[in-house]
Amino acid sequence: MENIFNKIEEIAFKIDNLIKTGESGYSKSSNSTGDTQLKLDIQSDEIIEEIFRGVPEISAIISEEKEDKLELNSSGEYIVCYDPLDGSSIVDYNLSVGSIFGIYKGGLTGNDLVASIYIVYGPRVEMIKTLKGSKPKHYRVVDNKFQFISEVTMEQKGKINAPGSTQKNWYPHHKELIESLFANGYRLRYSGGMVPDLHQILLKGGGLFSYPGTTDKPKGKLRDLFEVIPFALTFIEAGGEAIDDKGVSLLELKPEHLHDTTPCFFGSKDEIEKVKKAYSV
Ligand code: AHM
Ligand code: MG
Repeated sequence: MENIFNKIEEIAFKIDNLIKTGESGYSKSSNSTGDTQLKLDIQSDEIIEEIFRGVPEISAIISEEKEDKLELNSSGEYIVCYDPLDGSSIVDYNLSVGSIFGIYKGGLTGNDLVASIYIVYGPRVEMIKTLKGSKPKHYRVVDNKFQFISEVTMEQKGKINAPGSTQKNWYPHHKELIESLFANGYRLRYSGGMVPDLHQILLKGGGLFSYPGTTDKPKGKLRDLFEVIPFALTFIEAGGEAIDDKGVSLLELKPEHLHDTTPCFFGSKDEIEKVKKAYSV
């Protein structure tokens, strides 16, 4: 997998440069979830495809921006699922965004995920790399190279509440959960980008990020293969938890379709316990 990790670093530098110098605004096309694609979404996807084509270990790629799986190298043993540029609704307003990669072996369920990496493009470029069975590792770009900073461990409890989705469509029990966190001193930290929002919770040691099912979108918005499962591995290996609205670990997900979504909750143990109580699971 080392070769794949090196290529992801190369991709990160290219996408960072693209964000800083590329054209803003929408393209004329939309992806399979129906979102109109930004020019940056499409170009980031092209950068990744081109680089991954040259990696013999990768058998296929599945991108948030492509309808179907793309077969690459028949000798490869890994499938890489990725969201090339997460944060389409905020990148043109100069907020932090990210790229998310899940590396799967032998199948496309949460249990088949062997490693996940995400990159944050913010005031600094940072990376969290998580291999199944070990603590996530935090890197930062210094002198044009990713430099290892530390391993990441979450606390039992945090202070941040990052509640996603449209509030007017929340179910009453979800509304109660979010309000009770605020009533207990939690602070709102929500940028609209899951990468920086989850990154902050992870590095500050705890809190809750939620993207629930709502009356208009009962299965939530965030996608299993590219967003939810990769972040679940990171949070769980850091000592936190990641569950769906039934209380099931997000690493147990078995998506039926490539672009399936699920309600999701990522956090430290105390906050996830509160989610379970609120959802009676
Ligand atoms: P995207 O992949 O089209 O950028 O959508 C995913 C993003 C996440 O980063 C973020 O958590 C969520 O959408 C925000 O959605 P909302 O604006 O509905 O809260
Ligand atoms: Mg996304």
